[in-house]
Amino acid sequence: LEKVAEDVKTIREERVPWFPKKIRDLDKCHHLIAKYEPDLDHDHPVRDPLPRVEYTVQETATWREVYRKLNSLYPTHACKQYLDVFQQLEKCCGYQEDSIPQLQDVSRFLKERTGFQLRPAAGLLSPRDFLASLAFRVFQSTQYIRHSSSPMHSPEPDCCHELLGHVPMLADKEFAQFSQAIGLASLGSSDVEIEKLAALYWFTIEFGLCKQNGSIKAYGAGLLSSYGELVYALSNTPEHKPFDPELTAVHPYQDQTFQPVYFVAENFEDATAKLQKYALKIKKPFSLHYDPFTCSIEILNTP
Ligand code: HBI
Ligand code: FE
Repeated sequence: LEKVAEDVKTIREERVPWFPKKIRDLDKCHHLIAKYEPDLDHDHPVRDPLPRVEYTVQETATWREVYRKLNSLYPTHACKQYLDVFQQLEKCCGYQEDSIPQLQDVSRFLKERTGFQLRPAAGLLSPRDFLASLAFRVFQSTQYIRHSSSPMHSPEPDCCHELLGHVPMLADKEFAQFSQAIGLASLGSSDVEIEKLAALYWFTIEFGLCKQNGSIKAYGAGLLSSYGELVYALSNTPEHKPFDPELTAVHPYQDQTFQPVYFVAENFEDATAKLQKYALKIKKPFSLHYDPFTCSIEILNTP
């Protein structure tokens, strides 16, 4: 009888796509989206320390231009959480216009604040691999910088986008929890569900707006690392809709031009609660629990 039960279990599990169960499994989550054809080696095991990079004078000049320009907008356009952390990053993490912060230092900073850590990525990863790492509070980050010929634009993520867009928000406790919740929802989900979670990721972590003291501010990394779209997003031109996972997940998104629509969260606690409610409806033959002591996933079988 026991044997039969085992077989049934195996068959049921076969329909679930593979997903990482422990942080070391993220070594297998490095699949790149081919269209960007990065020429970097993508075999960095998660246990390796983040390499320190010596950026060239020209690369540092690109960083300086991006940093200066965006920094002038943050006080009026970025959310309060971003501004608070940004100050700390300037004070103790080498954030300044004359040098590009090292991922190693930034990762240590994040680890102390929210347990997030950075891991080097060679370019744009598949949504499934990228989201899976968030479940473990690992953020896969590029380390190279955009070409100096177009300092205000990059077709793929680069260190300006990661360091100025993502990093400050990942140091906020509530935002970190929201990010991990999207990651956990992705584990073992079907391709269709992953597509919806990628849209949710897009309209929140990349292009999200939030309410703050009666006005609207930006918290999405795609906005906080793009001068033009940051100004545009908070202008009267685009549409602002309330963040609602059911609707946001099926909303088509734009990766070639500015978004016609942005979603506005009440705050990160509210957004996380809504997201978790959404995640519970994703059909899986088990439930997942993240054990923060071992940084691994426990699978709880639901009959
Ligand atoms: N890969 N390196 C990297 N950085 C991202 O921000 C990123 C990614 N892959 C997919 C992705 N973001 C999202 O657009 C969603 O598809 C999850
Ligand atoms: Fe990004």
